[in-house]
Amino acid sequence: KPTIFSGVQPSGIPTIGNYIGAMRGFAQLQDDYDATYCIVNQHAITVPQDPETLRQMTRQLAALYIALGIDPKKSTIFVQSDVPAHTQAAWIIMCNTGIGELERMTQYKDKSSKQESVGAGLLVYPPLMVADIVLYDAQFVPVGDDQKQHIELARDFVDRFNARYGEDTLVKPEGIFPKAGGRVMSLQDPTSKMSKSDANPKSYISMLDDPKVITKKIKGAVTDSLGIVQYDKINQPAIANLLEMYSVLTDESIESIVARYEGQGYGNFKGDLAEVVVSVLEPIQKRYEELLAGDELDKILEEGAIKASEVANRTLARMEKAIGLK
Ligand code: AQP
Repeated sequence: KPTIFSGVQPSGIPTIGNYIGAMRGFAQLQDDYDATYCIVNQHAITVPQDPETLRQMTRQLAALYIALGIDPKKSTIFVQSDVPAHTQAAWIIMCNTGIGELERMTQYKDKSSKQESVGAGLLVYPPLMVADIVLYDAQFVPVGDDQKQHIELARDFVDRFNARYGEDTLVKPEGIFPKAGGRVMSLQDPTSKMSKSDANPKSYISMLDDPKVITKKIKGAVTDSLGIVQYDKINQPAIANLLEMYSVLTDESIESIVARYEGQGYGNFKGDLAEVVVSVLEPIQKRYEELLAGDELDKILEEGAIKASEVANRTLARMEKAIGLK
């Protein structure tokens, strides 16, 4: 089976954007791929985190992975900091990556502009992500559109590293991007990406929001003064964003949705979209609650870390040997 790797940061509860852009595919992919899914808590600390909250969100994200349908018998699920090979490999990768290349990353520019003081970890986030991917010989990486630049960096890195240290040292990964919904926008500002760490909770739908909150947030989403449900990304970006969300979650074409709301304002459309989102999230939330209350989660993560370490340590040894550390 081909190999895939993906991860999500426990930097907040995942949003409907994380779900549509990446996590929704995790469970579907595990039948056809040898899948490794990570809770990337070391990525999360590239910006300040409260220790107790980080610990809680790490566990919550693991529960959400399983609630989404990732089956620990089929896929490896683990927490990044439980497998030290990630930071060990990241060091080697950093030493073979130019600062200029990292400073060009848009995520670095975006996130550093929002921080009062910028930690070095934010700049070297991509080398750690390269480590995550290459350690599992991942051929494919299912991620949202915002990660395209980081995947390109990973591909360039592998070419450079292999050319220098031996063609068969690392596997070159390829991104798998969703056909639609690769970039869900904020409900309060359709020009910026929906983000789980946004300071304004009205800007996102969290996967754990209760149905009433979901409805309130969607009804309160900014729109425009045209009052016509139609797909026009330039002039009506907010409605276009809601239409895309509706379409990917129901598999109904945008044209057919637009046709149904012809001659109506935004109220009915928003109300129905809220119902769609609730119907997708409610079953996941139910399973999530059960998992969080039980103790199977800790066992799954323990076993996942052992399984992941075996693979990661093998690749790390190969890298160390190639560059002369071993
Ligand atoms: N708005 C989005 N639309 C579609 N996909 C998205 N992803 C993130 N935001 C959207 C995808 O979700 C996966 C997990 O993301 P991440 O945790 O690695 O970090 P991120 O990309 O930085 O996501 P956030 O929500 O914006 O987190 P914070 O606020 O902590 O920075 C990735 O595959 C990503 O592409």
